[in-house]
Amino acid sequence: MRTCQILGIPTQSGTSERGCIMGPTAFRIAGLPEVLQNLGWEVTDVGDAVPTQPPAVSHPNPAVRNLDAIIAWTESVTRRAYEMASACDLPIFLGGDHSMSAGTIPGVACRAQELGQPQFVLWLDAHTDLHTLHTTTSGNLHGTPVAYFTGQPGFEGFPVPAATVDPHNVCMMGIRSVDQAEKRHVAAIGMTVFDMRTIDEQGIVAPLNSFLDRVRHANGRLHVSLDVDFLDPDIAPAVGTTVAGGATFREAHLIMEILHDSGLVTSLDLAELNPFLDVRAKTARLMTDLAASLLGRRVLEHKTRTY
Ligand code: 4U7
Ligand code: MN
Ligand code: MN
Ligand code: MN
Repeated sequence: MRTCQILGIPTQSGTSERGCIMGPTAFRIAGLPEVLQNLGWEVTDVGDAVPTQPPAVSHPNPAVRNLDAIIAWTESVTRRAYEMASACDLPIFLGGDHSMSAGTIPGVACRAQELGQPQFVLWLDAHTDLHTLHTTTSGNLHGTPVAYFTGQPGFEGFPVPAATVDPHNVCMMGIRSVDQAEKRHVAAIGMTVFDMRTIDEQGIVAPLNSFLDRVRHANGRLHVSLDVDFLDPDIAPAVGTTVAGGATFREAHLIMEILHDSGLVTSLDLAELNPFLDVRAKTARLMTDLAASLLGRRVLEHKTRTY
């Protein structure tokens, strides 16, 4: 049986909107572990991560918020993610704001390095999250994990990432809100970005398959990071950073179904769920259903499908 471990990362220090701390609880109440068990996975809920002792730090950019707490979460989550990637087929990380990925991705990338395989990342988000401590103007560090895990400078006080991801191995989809400093950065480091306009024009299938072909040919490991705000706010209101014009219900499920069929996914973040902002739990349920599509739930078996 394929094995999956689930870790809660109840952090909201990366955002100024309170509520993400309840994210892991909402996923558990929505029944995520049971749903995956019913799909035939051996699921272990390993509980919640606990941050290390926050260091005494300050930063010249006065906007930066909760730097000490974010460093403490990054240290502890990196270790937990590495252990999980070593112990099971598919670690799933329940956020928590997106600063969690400053820990999850270096942790799983460290395991990939040990296995001698390149690490790839599929980043599903309205935002590129490419700020550094120097460029952020909101000071909300959930806007910075991509710069950190791709090894960009500008993270004084943070641990050196356990392993970094080559920016050429990062693919973003759903992007529709990019700050000026991030725009310069995107162009400079060479990530693949399929923004919402590209998805409007080409759909998700061809862009996604072109990336998955690269992962397959490189014999890579693939981490998927799903920010709630990738989805359109009409179907997924439970997030502090809504941006109109996001992915539809079917676009999101289709991505998960194609990812499942690819067999390439080796770890998953479910990030930014803020249950305080939800409407009758619909976002928690949708995110849980998307995870189920990724882990193998299908409407019909292949042999009964008509084309
Ligand atoms: B999320 C933002 F200014 N770029 O830096 C910022 F638009 O994890 C948003 O993707 C960051 O939700 C959003 O605060 C971070 C803003
Ligand atoms: Mn994000
Ligand atoms: Mn976002
Ligand atoms: Mn967000």
